[in-house]
Amino acid sequence: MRYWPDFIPPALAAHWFDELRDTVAWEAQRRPMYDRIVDVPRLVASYRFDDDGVPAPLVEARMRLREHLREPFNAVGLNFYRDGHDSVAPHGDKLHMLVPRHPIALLSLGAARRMTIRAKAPHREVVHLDLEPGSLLVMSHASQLTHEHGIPKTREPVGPRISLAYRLRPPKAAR
Ligand SMILES: O=C(O)CCC(=O)C(=O)O
Repeated sequence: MRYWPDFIPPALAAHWFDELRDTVAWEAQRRPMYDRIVDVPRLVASYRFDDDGVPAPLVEARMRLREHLREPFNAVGLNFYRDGHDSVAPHGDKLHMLVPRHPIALLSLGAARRMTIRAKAPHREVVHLDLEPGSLLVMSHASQLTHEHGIPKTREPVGPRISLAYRLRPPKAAR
């Protein structure tokens, strides 16, 4: 995994945050967990770049990522953490939904949130990383097998955050 704290200049990151917050059709999802249906604790959205109507900030961010990483990302998943109650549980991305050997690029906008990255190997070493607005975290495909990542809830007062997760999906995979 590699981290660039100021990949997007602050004013542009703030502008993208406002535009995406106000224009994306955010979805509140529910999903089965054991014997219950629970709310997904954040809002989500997703786009394939062969769809029409992809918001301009997502297209521009993809151009910058392509220049920087030389990766042909074709999909982006968005997460909107409204406050410290919103979170994503520790997980690795589902490998059958990714083209092998291509990384995942996470761009952060809005308030900084802390990511926990934990090795799956026996000592389960942990790294905590504050994902600053405008930052880029690139996770290799292989790291999805060896590590889990998540954004825990926090009692600290935190503002809203949007993350953009760029991926190369196989042609028939969902977003
Ligand atoms: O919000 C983040 O930075 C993490 C998002 C994430 O783990 C995911 O979309 O799978």
